[in-house]
Amino acid sequence: MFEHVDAYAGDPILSLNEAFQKDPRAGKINLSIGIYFDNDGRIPMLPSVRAAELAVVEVAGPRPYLPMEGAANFRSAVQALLFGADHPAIKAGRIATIQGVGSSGGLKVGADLLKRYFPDSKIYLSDPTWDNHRAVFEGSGHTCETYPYYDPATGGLRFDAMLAFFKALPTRSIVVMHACCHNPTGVDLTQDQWRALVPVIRERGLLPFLDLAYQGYGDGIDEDAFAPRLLADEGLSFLIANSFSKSMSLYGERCGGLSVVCPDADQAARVLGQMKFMIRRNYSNPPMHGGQVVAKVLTTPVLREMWEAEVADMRERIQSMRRQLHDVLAAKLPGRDFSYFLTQRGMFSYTGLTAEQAERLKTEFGVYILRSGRMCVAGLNTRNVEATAEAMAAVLAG
Ligand code: KET
Repeated sequence: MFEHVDAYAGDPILSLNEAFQKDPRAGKINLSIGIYFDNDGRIPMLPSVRAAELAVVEVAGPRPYLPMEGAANFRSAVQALLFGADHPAIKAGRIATIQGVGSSGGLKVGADLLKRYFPDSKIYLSDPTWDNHRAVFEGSGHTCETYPYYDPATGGLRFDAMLAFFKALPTRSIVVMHACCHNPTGVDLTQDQWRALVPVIRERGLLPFLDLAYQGYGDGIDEDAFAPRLLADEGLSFLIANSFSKSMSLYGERCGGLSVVCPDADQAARVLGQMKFMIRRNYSNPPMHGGQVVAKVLTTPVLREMWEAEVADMRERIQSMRRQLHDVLAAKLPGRDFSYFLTQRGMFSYTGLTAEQAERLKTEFGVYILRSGRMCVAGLNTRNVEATAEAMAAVLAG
C-alpha cells in the first residue's frame, strides 16, 4: 500500500541533532540546534518557571478543552510582553492574538490565514533565513522568494540592497522578518534601520510578518521587542509569531503565539475569527499546561522579576562564550578577523565555514554545526569552548 512513499530526506536542523544524540564519542559538542544549554551542558529548568509550574499543578482543576484561540490569560500576557502593557493598540482592541503550538504553530496559522486572504501575494524571506520558514510557508501553498540580507564579505547587513528591494516589491507583498537575533546569521537591523523601513512598508503597502523566537537573548526583553512596538506605534498592520521555547527554556511544552495588529477592533475581531477557523480544522485547540505556566511567570510580579534576571544570565553567558571563542581563534589564526563573533546577536553565529568544513568538524572533531556554517553559541561552555576553537582553527587552516 505504501510502496510509493518516498524516504524522508531529513531536516537540516532536527536530523543533525538526532545524529548528534546517536554519536558515541565522549567529547562530542552539540552546536547544531537552537537550544540554550547552561555551563554544565544541560537544558536549564528556570527557577521562575519551576515555581510557576508547581503553583499551576497545585491548583490543578479539570482539563476542559481550551477555546480554539487558547487561554485568555496567556493571550493577554503575550500582548503585554510584546507591546508593553499600556500600548494603545492593546487598549483599542486592535490586536488579535492566539495561543499557538509553539511559534512554529503560530507561523503555520498565519501562513494559512495569509494564503486564504492574500492568495496572490508572494512571501519574501531574508537571504538566508531559518530553514523551516520556507517549509512552513510552502506547506501552506505559498510561493517564497528571498530579499537581500546578509553580506558574507563583511559579515554584516546589506541594508541598502534590502531597502531598494523592498521599494520595488508589489503592493501587499509579505515580508518575513526576524524581530531580533536573526537566525541563522546573528545580524540584526539597528533601530534606525527599522525606522527607515517604516515609510517603505507604508508607501509600498507591504505586510510584515515578524518572527520573535529569541526575545531577551539580544539586548533585553523590552529592547528586543523594539520592532513590533515601532510598527504598532506607526499604525502599520502586521503579524508577529512569538515563542517561549528559548526565553523560558520550555521547548517541549510548545508555547508561543501569533498576533495580528489590525487598523481597528472590528478588523481584529474578524481576523481572530478566521484564525480560530484555521486552528479548528488543523489541531482544534492548543494544549493547556505550558501556556498556564508561561502566563503565571509573566503575570506574577515576583516570578516575572526572577525570570527577567534568568534571561539576563543566559544572554550574558552567551556573550562571554562569544568573547572566549573569539579570543582563542584570534590567537590561533592571527591573520583573520573573527570580530563577527562579537557583533552578532543572540544564539547564533554564522561562521563562514563551508559545508565541507562543517562536515570535517563533525567527522574529525565531533563538533556539530549546521552545513550552512551556523553555530549555536549557546551550546558552548567553559569546558568545550577551547576544544571548539581548536577544531575550528584546524579546519580553517586547511
Ligand atoms: N522561529 C525561529 C526564527 C526559530 O529559530 C525557531 C526555532 C522557531 C521559530 C520555532 O520555535 P518554536 O516556538 O519552538 O516552534 N529554531 C530552532 C529549533 C528548530 O529548528 O525548530 C533552530 O533553529 O535550531
